[in-house]
Amino acid sequence: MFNWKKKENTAKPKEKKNLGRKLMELFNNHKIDDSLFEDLEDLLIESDLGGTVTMEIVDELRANTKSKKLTENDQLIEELKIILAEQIESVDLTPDMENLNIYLILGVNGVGKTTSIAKMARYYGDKGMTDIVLSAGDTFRAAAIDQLKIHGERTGFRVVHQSHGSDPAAVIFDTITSAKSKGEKLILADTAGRMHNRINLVKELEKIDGVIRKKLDPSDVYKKILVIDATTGQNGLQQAEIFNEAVDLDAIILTKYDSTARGGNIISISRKLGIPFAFIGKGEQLTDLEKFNPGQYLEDLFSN
Ligand SMILES: Nc1nc2c(ncn2[C@@H]2O[C@H](COP(=O)(O)OP(=O)(O)OP(=O)(O)O)[C@@H](O)[C@H]2O)c(=O)[nH]1
Ligand SMILES: [Mg+2]
Repeated sequence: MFNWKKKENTAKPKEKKNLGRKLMELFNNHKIDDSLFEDLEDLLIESDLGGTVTMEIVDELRANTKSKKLTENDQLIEELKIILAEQIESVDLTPDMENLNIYLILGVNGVGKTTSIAKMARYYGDKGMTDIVLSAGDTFRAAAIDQLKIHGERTGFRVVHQSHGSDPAAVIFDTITSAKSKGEKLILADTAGRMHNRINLVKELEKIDGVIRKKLDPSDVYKKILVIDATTGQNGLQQAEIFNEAVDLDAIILTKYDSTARGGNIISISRKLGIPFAFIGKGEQLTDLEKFNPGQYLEDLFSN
């Protein structure tokens, strides 16, 4: 049988020291002076917040330290948490069970799209939703259809597919048609993460998006959801920019968060693009998906 687990996984064992511990070390070894803020900038950039966003955050912390007359390191850490919390956007992706919901799952190859579809099917299934259908829109990679079929068997949901190399927009079109006739309520549509080149990928997605839009009834709920691998750092921000330009994203799923102590790119993506985070993937099992919770995320980021 096709073994989808054999697929290469970019996720590596988690680094030991996370941002929280490094911050404690930094703040404990410094007086509150210019060099503290400079070292803080380096630390945030290392944690994938990106240069511009880091500068803005540190400038805000510097200004607040002055205006609020903060004199203790602990106060600065708390102030930093408050500033970071303001940057992070989240969204609740609960399907509207009165209508048809189409969730188009996008992302470059290997980020965890197909696995996230299976996890979402399981997540919604566990909440009692039964009318879910998976759509095998990745017709580019030979094994992709089998991978989704296995997930269909595991989660107990129907999979709509055609053959390898067929038109992905046609597969998704068929899925919508059959879901409407069967009264199914949620379509989780897979897409290819690799094409001959990136321009082809974007064109393909624009075509799929166009076909879905034409097929939508006014009551249908259509969401375009990008999957980003937390271990890819600032690259994730660039991916979000490209996909957002092509199809106007509604939400992001961050995967492989179990494999990195950084994941600060959530902050730069939220701040720069304003796209909210819906879920966070924390492992390879179907149950390793959690609703994104900004407070919890910050606690994780700052925990030792
Ligand atoms: N540790 C960890 N591994 C994950 C997570 N999500 C996905 N993976 C692994 O990442 C690898 C790629 O996952 P896929 O779901 O096949 O990725 P994809 O985006 O569909 O890849 P393509 O179809 O090639 O574009 C697999 O080995 C998954 O088990 C996660 O949250 N944590
Ligand atoms: Mg896939």
